[in-house]
Amino acid sequence: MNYKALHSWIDEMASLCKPDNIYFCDGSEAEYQDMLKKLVNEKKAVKLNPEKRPNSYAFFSDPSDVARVENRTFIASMKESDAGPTNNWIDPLILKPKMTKLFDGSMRGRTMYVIPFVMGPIGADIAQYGIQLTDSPYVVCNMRLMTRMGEHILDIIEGGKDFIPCLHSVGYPLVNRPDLDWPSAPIEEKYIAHFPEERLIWSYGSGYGGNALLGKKCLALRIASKIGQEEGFQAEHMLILKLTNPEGISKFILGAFPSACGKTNLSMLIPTLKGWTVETVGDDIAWIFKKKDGKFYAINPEKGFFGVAKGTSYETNYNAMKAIEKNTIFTNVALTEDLDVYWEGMKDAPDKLISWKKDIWHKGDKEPAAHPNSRFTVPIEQAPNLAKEYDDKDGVLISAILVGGRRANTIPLVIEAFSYNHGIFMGSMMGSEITAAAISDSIGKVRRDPFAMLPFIGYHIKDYFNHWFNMKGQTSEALLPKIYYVNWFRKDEQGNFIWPGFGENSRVLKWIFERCEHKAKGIETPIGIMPDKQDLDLTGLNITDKDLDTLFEVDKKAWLDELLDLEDYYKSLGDIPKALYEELYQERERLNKLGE
Ligand code: OXD
Ligand code: MN
Repeated sequence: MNYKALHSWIDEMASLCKPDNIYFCDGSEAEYQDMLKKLVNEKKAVKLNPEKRPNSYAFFSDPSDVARVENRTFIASMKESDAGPTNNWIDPLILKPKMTKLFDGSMRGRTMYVIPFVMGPIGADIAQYGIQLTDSPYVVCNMRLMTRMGEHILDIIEGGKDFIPCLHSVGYPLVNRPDLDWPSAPIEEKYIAHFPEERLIWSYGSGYGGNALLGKKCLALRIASKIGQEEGFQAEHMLILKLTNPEGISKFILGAFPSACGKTNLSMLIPTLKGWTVETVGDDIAWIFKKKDGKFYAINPEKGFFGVAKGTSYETNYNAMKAIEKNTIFTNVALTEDLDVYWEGMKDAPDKLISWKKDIWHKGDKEPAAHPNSRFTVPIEQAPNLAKEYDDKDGVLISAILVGGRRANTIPLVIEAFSYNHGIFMGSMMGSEITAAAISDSIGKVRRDPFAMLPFIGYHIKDYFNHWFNMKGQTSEALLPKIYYVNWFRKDEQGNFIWPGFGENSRVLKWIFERCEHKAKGIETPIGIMPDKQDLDLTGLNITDKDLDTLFEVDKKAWLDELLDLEDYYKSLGDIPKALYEELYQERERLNKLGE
């Protein structure tokens, strides 16, 4: 939206939603503290024990509002064919009036907060400015931790920057009824709507995470992916890490992994290999762009972590645990009797807790004390391993891109793509096995999630694939990042993970780093280039030869089946780029020759 329309848009939305007050957020610490104090007084938040967790708060959502709601997330492009087969499409001419009715009076009895924010470092060419209107003070506090927000951003917009309008209401007007601790609307009234032609976001009925913090998935992925397609950058669901070798040389590596596959852990990893370090630039989203030198660079549009708490411990992610020792908002975790936080996987459970449902919980109870999607929100500056480049408007040069999902079989520990096109093919085939499904016969089947972007591509998936090839253009391979398919989740016949993961993943990162420097050897297989056993630094690691063989096995039959399944998937997507079929056919041909 043109910056000149800013105030008339705010007025128009206010006359639709009818809040009691309008409040322009300045983004200050004092404002943040006031809002949290008020939320505690209203019993909507719990202030944690300042001796254990200074300046930190816990929120508990309604049990019906605990996650992103993909089936209530819509791409309302003018034409259905522009949303493609992987999105929920609704005609905007139907959705707009429907949602207008819902928004009408939806903020009665509440304050409408105006949040000016920017995704990306200020001054970055591709930074995207936004204004979120919301009736949720919880959202304001989280947006302050997750984005660059406040009156300095309003000044920039008013000074002539176009912005993306984002309207959000929890959908619980206070008309002749008291407020709830976590107001929200019933599932059938929830709409997380994107209007790509207008670059507009409307979200109604949920106060949780990606449904409500509109800078994150809605703007920085769905709308930005469409803007990027039009304007020549890529918005991707990727972490960004800085890897430094013992000689002090650094490289930046991106990683696309689906939600809950360890992006935050990888971006904060502490290498077990001596002399190596990993620093974090981002844990969830990367915007990729090309500079005049023909190389690809990335920025992290966010400025905080909205990480999954469950499973996070000083053993699995020391840096995250350090980051959340203070100044953190927790959502749907359990509380200890002395008002600290607890979740499954953090440490041994105490005998008694207050569960995320605010019930008394006893050790041994069947239900988990914290919700599996419990979260922490924390400013990125609190990561002890923060890379100094995190706020660099010029971005970081990308040396390698990792792609991967959770696969118990078939996919080796690491495979290097033969070429960038082959790497795009690897990204297109990403997926994870379905582990719990309503339809039991789909358990074990692979749910494809190309580049971990399935829920986040704001347009037709075929055009998304085309965009990968278009961005590459005529660039020579030497300038392009190398692409790697990694799989930390391979299991043995007994169902145990073979690879220890976490800090030990640095062994794989080292090989990748040294491949980028043309130093490490690799062996060609039909599916890509893999380290020979002696090429991977395994010093001090206790792993049997048999397990190593499994980690690097190329099972011809399993791969041919994989490609058959992938071909079916491609066909279900419509007219995807021919280059992807070419890669698939070439891979099949190479496999067919194996063992001949
Ligand atoms: C996700 C997230 O769901 O990052 O992917 O929260
Ligand atoms: Mn994510």
